[in-house]
Amino acid sequence: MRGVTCLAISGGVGGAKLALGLATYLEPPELAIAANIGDDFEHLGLTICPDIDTLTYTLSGLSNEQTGWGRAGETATFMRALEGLGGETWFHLGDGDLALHVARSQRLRAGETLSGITADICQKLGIKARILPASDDEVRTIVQTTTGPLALQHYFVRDQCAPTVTGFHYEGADTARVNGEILEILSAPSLRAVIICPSNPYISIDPILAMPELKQALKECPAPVIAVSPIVGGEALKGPTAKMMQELGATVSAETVAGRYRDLIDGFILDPTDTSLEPSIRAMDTQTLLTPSVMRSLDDKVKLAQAAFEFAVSLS
Ligand code: FO1
Repeated sequence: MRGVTCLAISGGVGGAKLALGLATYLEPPELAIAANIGDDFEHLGLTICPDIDTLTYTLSGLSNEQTGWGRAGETATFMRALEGLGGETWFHLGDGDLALHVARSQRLRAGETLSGITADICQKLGIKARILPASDDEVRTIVQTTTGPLALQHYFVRDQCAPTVTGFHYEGADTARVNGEILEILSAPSLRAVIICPSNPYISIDPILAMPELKQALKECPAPVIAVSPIVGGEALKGPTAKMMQELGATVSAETVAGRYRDLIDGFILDPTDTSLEPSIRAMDTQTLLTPSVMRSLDDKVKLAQAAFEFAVSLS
């Protein structure tokens, strides 16, 4: 797209924090976000897109800061009434959030594309950055566990990340057509940085990288590609990343994450807690930057966004 200087690759909560920092630091039209769709699922007859919605609510200032997902100030009339009717209530849908799912599901059934609907919703919510679903085709993350395969939301919410993970399968990733706008951006002369956000590598980033055409476009991208570690000091900043790493037999460290991205990235951002990991990551022919990576305040998010963008640009 004309004028996009930064493409962020993001999943839900952790990535959305950096995306907000980037949208605040950059001029909004400069930022595009390739959003994970592997978490999407059909529920109660609705198509629900959690990572797209977390990015949408976060960038529009509507998000529930406590949970990181859904809307702030929600009422639960729908959920209570649904419970009274014996409906499934393990996946919490606030009344305002429900409107988004109903509107989107109706428009998808009418034949609109997910990217077209998402662009329209962003426009209606005053979001200037571009939230780009990785594909308008279906990609679904299946979590393989010792007790059998699970759809992502069943693993993550219904079963509260309890099952032991043995692997992942990204259903549809090998045939899904990459969102053309993302491919356009990756070859646009205006692009100066690609930033893989600190989201869960397995369930938020890999479903995007599992699309061969997108991975190839990243490898051929003339702009530097960097990643921000979602692991600080051997702990995940949010969610089941560390537990998954452990169960897969990998060391729970930022180095493991850098190793997973090594054939894609030019640089990797570590929190100063992990200074000792720098030499082994540089040995992967990856540049490193040490900078505070725990984002609590908006100021933290903007500072990390600025550091990440300037670090990436410095590698070109
Ligand atoms: N996460 C939960 O842990 N419990 C929920 O009830 C829940 C509901 C929910 C509704 C809409 C939405 O966009 C996200 C929601 N999430 C919930 C978070 C969601 O499961 C995760 O954000 C991702 O899918 C994993 O990154």
